[in-house]
Amino acid sequence: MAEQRLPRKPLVLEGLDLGSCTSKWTVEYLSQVGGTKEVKIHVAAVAQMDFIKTLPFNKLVQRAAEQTHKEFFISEIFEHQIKTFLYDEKYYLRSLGEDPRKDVADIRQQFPALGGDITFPMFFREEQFFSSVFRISSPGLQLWTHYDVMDNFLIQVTGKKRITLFNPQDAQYLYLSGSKSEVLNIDSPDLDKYPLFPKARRYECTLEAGDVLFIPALWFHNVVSEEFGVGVNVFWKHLPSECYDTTDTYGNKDPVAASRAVQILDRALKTLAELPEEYRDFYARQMVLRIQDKAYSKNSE
Ligand SMILES: O=C(O)CCC(=O)C(=O)O
Repeated sequence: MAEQRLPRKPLVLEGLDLGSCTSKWTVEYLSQVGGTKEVKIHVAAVAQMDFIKTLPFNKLVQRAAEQTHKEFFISEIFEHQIKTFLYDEKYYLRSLGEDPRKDVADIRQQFPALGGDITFPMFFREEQFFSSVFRISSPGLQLWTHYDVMDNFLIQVTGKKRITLFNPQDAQYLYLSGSKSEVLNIDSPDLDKYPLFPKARRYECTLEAGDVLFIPALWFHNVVSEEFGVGVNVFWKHLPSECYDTTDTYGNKDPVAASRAVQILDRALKTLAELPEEYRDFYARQMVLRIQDKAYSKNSE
C-alpha cells in the first residue's frame, strides 16, 4: 500500500482488514496452535502489575481467560493476609524477542503458526518496521502510563480495552521515572503526592475487537483491559533509522540525540553547582529561558 501520512495525534481506526485472526483467535485455537513455548509474563494481585514469572504459552492463554484459578503464583504470599486476592491473580504477556537483550519481538518469528493470521495495517514503509508484540491480558489488568519512542499501531484482536492518553507536552504533570509515570491510580490519584497530575489533559477511548489505535511516538498511554483480550502492537520508525539507539529492543529507549542532550544537561548542572547560590540561580534562569526560546515547539500550548 502506498505510504499515507497520519496526523501526529492518536486515532482509532475501525474496519481495517486485519486478516483471519479476528475470527480465529479463540482461547481454544490460541492454546492449541500457539503451543507450549515458555513465555515470560507479568503476574499481579492488584490491577497494576508486579512479578515476572514463566508459563507455557497455552497455559498463559487459559489462565488469563479463566474467571477463577485453580493454580496460582502469588496466592500463598497473600493467602493469610488478604484473602480477597486469592482468586484475583491477573496475567499479562508482552512478548519478547528470542534473546530480549539483542532481539526485538516479532510475532511472525516467535509464534510462526499464529503470525500468518494477522495482517498489519501498512501505513508505513516495510523498512520502517521495528517490532510486533503479542499482548494478552486478564480482565481488570492495568498497564502503567508510559511512552514509547516509536510510532505504534495497537491492534485489538479480541476483547475490549479502555485507553487513556496524555499529550507529550503535559509530561511535566505526570511525575515521570524514566519512560513511566509514577501515578499508578490515574482515576483516583493521591493528590498530596501528585498535586500537578490533574493538569495533564486526558484523552480516552475504548478499543473494541477489530479496532486499531494509532499511538504516535511520545504520547503517554495507560491501558485497562475490561475483558480478557488479545492484541498485537506494531512499532515502526517514524524518524530516520540512525536517530534510534541500536541497543533498543523494546522501542522505549530515547533517541540518541535526546540521551546525549540529557547527558550534556547533567554536566551543565554539575558545572552550575560550582557557583554560589545567587549566581547559580541567575545563570540557571537564563539557561531555562534559552531552552524555551530555542527548543520549545513554536506551537506549544
Ligand atoms: O494493550 C496493551 O496491552 C498495551 C499496549 C501498549 O502499551 C503499547 O502498544 O505500547
